[in-house]
Amino acid sequence: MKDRLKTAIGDITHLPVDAIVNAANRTLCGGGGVDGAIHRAAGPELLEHCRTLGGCNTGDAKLTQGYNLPASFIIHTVGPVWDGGDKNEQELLASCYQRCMALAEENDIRSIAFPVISCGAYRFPLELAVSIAVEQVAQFLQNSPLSIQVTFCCFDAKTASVYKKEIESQFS
Ligand code: AR6
Repeated sequence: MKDRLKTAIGDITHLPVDAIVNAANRTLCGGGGVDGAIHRAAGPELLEHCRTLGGCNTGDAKLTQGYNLPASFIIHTVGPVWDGGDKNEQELLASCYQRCMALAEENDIRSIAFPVISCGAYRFPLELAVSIAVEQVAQFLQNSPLSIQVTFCCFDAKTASVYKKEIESQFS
């Protein structure tokens, strides 16, 4: 399992993978953080297409083309806003990872990169989010007939070390 889970440090829009995941909001019409970076890098056709999708519920995901990105596809998911921890936040975040992986499988995507969904503007506690991310993705991979390579893309080395520690502790 460990060889199918990687970490990367840097801008997710530069990664040459089949699909990158966007930490979007329910409008799917762009925003700040990684969402803003993805819309800027993909170009205006992405927003044009996103406007036709009717938004996305928290915990769900929708697929688009990657337009000007090196990635062929973008999977837009909407993480929960952290609000104390008793508003179903953990289940909703787990659902984001499940839905993204299911869309990847349905579309024959062999490599996918995730940002740290909900851990910026949406204030989800990092270590808890990372443990949910690793657990959900690994569970999916164990039950999938496809061999999908997953990259957890972090903006900084400190966040990447949290993923590395979590992967070690779940799979050593
Ligand atoms: N590449 C990789 N990671 C990035 C990049 C990048 N280019 N830019 C930011 N990050 P956030 P959220 C990291 O706030 O918490 C938007 O306005 C960042 O350091 O982007 O799910 C949407 O429209 C952090 O670790 O997403 C929503 O309204 C992580 O990405 C809202 O923010 C996620 O931070 C979603 O908030």
